[in-house]
Amino acid sequence: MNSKKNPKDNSQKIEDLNKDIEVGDGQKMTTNQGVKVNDDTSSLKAGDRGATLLEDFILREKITHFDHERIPERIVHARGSGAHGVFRVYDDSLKKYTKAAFLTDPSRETSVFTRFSTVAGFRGSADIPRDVRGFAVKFYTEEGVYDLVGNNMPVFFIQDAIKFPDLIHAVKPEPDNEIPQAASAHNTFWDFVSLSPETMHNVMWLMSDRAIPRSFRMMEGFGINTFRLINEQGESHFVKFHWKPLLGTHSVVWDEAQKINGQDPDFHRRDLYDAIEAGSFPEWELGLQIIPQEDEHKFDFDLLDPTKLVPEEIVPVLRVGKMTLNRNPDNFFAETEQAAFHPGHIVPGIDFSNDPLLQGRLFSYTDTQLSRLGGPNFHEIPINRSIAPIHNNQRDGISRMQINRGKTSYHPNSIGDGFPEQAKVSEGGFASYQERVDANKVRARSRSFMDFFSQPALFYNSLSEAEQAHLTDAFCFELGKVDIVDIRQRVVGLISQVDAGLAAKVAEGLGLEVEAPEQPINHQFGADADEADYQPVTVIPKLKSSPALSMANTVKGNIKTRQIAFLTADGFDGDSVASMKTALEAEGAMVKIIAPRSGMVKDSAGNSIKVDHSFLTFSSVLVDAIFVPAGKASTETLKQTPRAVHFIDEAFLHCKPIATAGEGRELVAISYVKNYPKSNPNDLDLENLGLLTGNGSGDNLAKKFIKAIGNHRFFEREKLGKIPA
Ligand code: HDD
Repeated sequence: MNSKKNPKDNSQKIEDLNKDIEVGDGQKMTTNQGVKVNDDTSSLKAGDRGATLLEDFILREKITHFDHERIPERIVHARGSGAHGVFRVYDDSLKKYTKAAFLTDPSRETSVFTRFSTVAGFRGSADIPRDVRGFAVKFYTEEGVYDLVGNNMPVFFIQDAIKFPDLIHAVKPEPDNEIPQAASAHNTFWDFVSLSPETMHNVMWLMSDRAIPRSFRMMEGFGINTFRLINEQGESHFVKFHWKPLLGTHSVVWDEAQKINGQDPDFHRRDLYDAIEAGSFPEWELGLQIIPQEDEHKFDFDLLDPTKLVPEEIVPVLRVGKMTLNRNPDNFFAETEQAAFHPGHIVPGIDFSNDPLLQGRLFSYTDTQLSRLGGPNFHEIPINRSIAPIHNNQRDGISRMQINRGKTSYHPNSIGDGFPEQAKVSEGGFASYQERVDANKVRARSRSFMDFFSQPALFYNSLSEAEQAHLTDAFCFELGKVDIVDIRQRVVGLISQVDAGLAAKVAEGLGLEVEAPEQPINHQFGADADEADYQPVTVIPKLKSSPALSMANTVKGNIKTRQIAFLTADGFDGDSVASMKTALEAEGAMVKIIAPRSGMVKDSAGNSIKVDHSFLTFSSVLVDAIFVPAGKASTETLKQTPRAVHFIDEAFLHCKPIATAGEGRELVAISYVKNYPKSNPNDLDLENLGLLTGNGSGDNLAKKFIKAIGNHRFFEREKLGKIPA
């Protein structure tokens, strides 16, 4: 389906700005000056075997343009994928909090462009390293561009923007040899962590399964920093922004992530693109946690501290509207690469808090575009253009597109009749929230930021047993790649402040003893800092656990766009495949026919169906569940196909649902799964663990399989033991 023709697509205004240059339609090739090109295959030479002539303006223009095709990649979040869409608020109930029309007028549909990204890897790196994901949304509102530039984790590593270059230098490839690519598992990152206890909360999230999402479409988003909502009366409420995916929040497992990075480094990018092309538009609800101004100090953490979250059980998330991504970009470079997001792009009705990380961000994002997008006119690039008209006295600069007419480019003026004139607040003019400030100018961090461990503990306590086990393994893996023992030791010391049991397990995995970190931890403060001032603060949090933080409690049951591999070979049972395929597709799942070779595969009656992938080009890590249909001859062939057997073992190891019909179960019976605790070759029906057998007709196999896929994974398998794969 061509997503450009999607009837739901209302982003006409953006389209108009982008004025497509379509290839096709009989155009003739031209130079950039519009001269028609007669021969694009040979350069101009002094004789057909002679030297190329400098005079060849066609060659020179083409090569010069090519030489400059690349722009600097983003210093962070270099690898990303974007999509267009729309946002609509559900009702006008937010009017008491904000005057931002896109948040209060349900008749408005606001166009958006959303870019998801990894943080550490270069632009050409793979999609599933263990990393934070960026989740940046540009709203093209009628009052100007509003950007919500968030991540898929609700907290950040550092409390003050001045530490950002250090954090990023530490996590990026090491400067002497540029190793490793897109990985935090190396000395410099963990050295920084070990000396910066404030990082522990985000580090816990980074070690959790949140850092290896199943899909961009199955990630939560968080604005992280506290912002303000401002209403017509100029009153302020603090606000935390959330995105809640309607498909639920799901992850892959670490062994799988590492394999996906090799099998399909574009896994997330492809997943987003394919879903939108197929018309399965990803959706998120916008959630707000609204906190009255007078409640600023009522929490056991500081609202301005970006390493803290506001538990949803304390301040509920109001779901106020929905974002639907319904159109893929036409051109990756022009749109996704050139998109310039900025937390400082706000509209009337939204304002900043004094969060010191946010305050520093407000400088950084414009500054970076100056070198990345080549100057101060990046707002004129189509993807960045406001749909609200722009009138001001800013002029000229590299790559200026707008042709300003008239004699005046200053304010006040009389020659231009005083235009453009300032807008009153009643006319939509932006006026900053008038916060009272009475303080000494200091280079310091507030003592209210000094509790580093209670929220990491809250997060850990909120995870399911499987999530905790994965997090423990992640620490062991990452620190196992650190070859400076002192660094490992210091990190284990920090973990011991979060949870003694976790620290003991990680220490065990690394062959270390737990040692409490040296006190006070003041590596991160100024040289003359008074140690007494920087003693960590210990807070006994009001909550022991927050169910909202565990993915085990996410929305389940929806199998829309889930990928299901059917393992086939010549001689499969046609009814078995057809009935399962029909049942799964009716629920919105996507079936992939896998066979020993590409081309066509025949059922037992001699009918052919198209093979989507051969075992050579595909692997179990690229799908959510496996089905082995009935068929005597096909099963015999599959049993002789090592990669088919490996499919079963690997999918079982990764806790994915596996269903077999009729003879198909024999493939499972020769795999390692037969040795799995509590199963035996004659009893492979482990329904509670997502391993289903049936004859495929009249025994509800499809129904049970759909339910199992809706459960996402069966992590209970890991408790009983794992199998090799
Ligand atoms: Fe940032 C890009 C999210 C702190 C400086 N950031 C960037 C992107 C996202 C975030 C999603 C990619 C946008 C896109 O798709 O183009 N950043 C965050 C969040 C933060 C955060 C959620 C903490 C709450 N960032 C942060 C700090 C600084 C920066 C403290 C600097 C002081 N971020 C940048 C940047 C980037 C950027 C260097 C790189 C490319 C760009 O801006 O356009 O300016």
